[in-house]
Amino acid sequence: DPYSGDPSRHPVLKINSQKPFNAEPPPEMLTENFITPNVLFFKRNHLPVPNINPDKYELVVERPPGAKWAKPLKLSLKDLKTKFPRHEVTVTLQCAGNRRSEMNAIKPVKGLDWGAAAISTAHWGGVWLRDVLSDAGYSEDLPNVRHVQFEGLDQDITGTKYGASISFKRAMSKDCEVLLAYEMNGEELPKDHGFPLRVIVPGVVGARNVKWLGRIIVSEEESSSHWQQNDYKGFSPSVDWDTVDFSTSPAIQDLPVQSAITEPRPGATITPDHDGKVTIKGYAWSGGGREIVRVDVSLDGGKTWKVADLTGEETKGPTWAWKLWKLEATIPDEQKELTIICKAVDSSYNVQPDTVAPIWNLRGVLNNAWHHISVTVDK
Ligand code: MTE
Ligand code: MO
Repeated sequence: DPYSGDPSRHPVLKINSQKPFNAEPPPEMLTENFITPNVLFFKRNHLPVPNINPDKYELVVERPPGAKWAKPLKLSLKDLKTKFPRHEVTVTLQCAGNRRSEMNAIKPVKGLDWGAAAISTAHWGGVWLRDVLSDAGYSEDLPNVRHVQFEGLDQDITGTKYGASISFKRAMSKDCEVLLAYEMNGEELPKDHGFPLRVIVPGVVGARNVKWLGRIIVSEEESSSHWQQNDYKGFSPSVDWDTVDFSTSPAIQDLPVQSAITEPRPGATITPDHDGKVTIKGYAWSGGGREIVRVDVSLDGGKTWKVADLTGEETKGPTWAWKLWKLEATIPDEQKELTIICKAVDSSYNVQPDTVAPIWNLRGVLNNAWHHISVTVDK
């Protein structure tokens, strides 16, 4: 069993697939803390977790095309920790398939049936990718290089490894803060999250945040991996599996504005307190460093709206982490059934689409429609 070396996991996680392991935390636990505890952080593996001896581990960085150095740069974990300054960045990771189950409910899609908790936030510690690339001889103005490919050490039975790429410009940009992380929330990176080293690409879809990083290649072309070329792309609702041509859509990088209700749960019975109030909670996040500036919540299916309270971290530059939001709402007397909706606005004034159907796509990615839940009020 190639999965026999997989680590043990917290029993509270909702498992969407055991082998490979894919699981999300209960939504209400997700918004108990701004930082998601490592054991609760959603886990998305395409392959068995590789067993890596940290003492023998080496990151391989291929040299610039035509460089005078013949051999690739090889860095041990100790080299990474001692030769480069350590940096920390707070980043929310979201899988492109987050909230796929709502898309699946409209018309079946191919993919794991994620609820609204394939998203989590951590403090990541490590070294800037740009520092490592500079050490390998790269500079921002190098011609003919456009992409940085990351190869994981996880592989299938044929030896095919997980891989993805981002633009060279993003990789070298000070503002983009792309990190090679060896720490997650002050602990060494857990096995499920890429031990001993992973890429953290702030503001970018989970799939490019390659875990168990083995090799970095700078190139003219994007990664040739299945996950860069033939997956993690968006399409029109009219495209089906007979007509889809993956070469016609760009690989997802920055993600769109997103929000969801985490408490109460859909279908729950809620009891207002003695003032007739209930607490509604959720998260909101946007890709590309855009900050969440507002979350609107409706208790009447979208007829009227209230502005939720936001909590988050102050940042000077771009914002890579989510905001948690909360609303103490008075339930009108007589009201027995409630439809609660949330929608967020980011710093570019991007808003979420109101329904799922117009953004439905065959792979069930990029669902960022208004999040609706229905609950019963017990008075
Ligand atoms: N990296 C490797 N090597 N193998 C993988 O299967 N999954 C990707 C990405 N990096 C993956 C990977 C996907 S699709 C997501 S959403 C994130 O890792 C999930 O990161 P997490 O498990 O730390 O939450
Ligand atoms: Mo993902």
